[in-house]
Amino acid sequence: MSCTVNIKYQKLNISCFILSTTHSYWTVATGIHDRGHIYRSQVHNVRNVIVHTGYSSRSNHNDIALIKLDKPLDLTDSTTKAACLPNKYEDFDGLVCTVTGWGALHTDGPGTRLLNEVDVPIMDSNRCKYYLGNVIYGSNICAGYNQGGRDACQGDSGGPLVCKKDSVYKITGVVSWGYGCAKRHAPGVYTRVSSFIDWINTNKARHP
Ligand code: 4AZ
Repeated sequence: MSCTVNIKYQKLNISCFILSTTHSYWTVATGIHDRGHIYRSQVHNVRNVIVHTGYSSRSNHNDIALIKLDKPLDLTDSTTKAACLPNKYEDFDGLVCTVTGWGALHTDGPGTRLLNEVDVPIMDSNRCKYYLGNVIYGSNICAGYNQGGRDACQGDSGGPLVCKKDSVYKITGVVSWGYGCAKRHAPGVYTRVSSFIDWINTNKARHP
């Protein structure tokens, strides 16, 4: 997932966890809507950051990481709920799903204080490759409209694309990249979580 940081007045797009893979650098807050008011949320320390060893900042291949918290989240708290992992290679074709984030509302715009959400349809992989070319891997999933208009944008990366299936929300994608935002013939590109189920389980077991 790319992070936008300002270094010496230059905007730099880098992998979020290249900022630091040191666990003590990070905290995780849940249940937040307004970034200016985090007092209602749960705040957790991070015990481990596991970045996929196959991640490439050039191709955005394997754009996924796991964060191990110091203690389990309190899911009885009304502000904090979990989405389910998909099954291995589970298919989401034909569904309209939801992406959320505090990213920009248009290309090169500022991030937002309040959380936004938008519904986007899963795009057929062949159509996505037709639009975007060979930069799309089997482990990507694309979402958006042919004509554009609704999309994730800069600052949303790392965030969730959830699909409701059989009345449960599944974490279908992780916002990864795109050519601009909401443009025609340029769907948003996500990490396809169902391609990483073995990787997730193996790495969970490695860091109990
Ligand atoms: C980004 O830089 C980013 N239109 C995220 C999603 C998209 C583009 C850029 C998709 O975080």
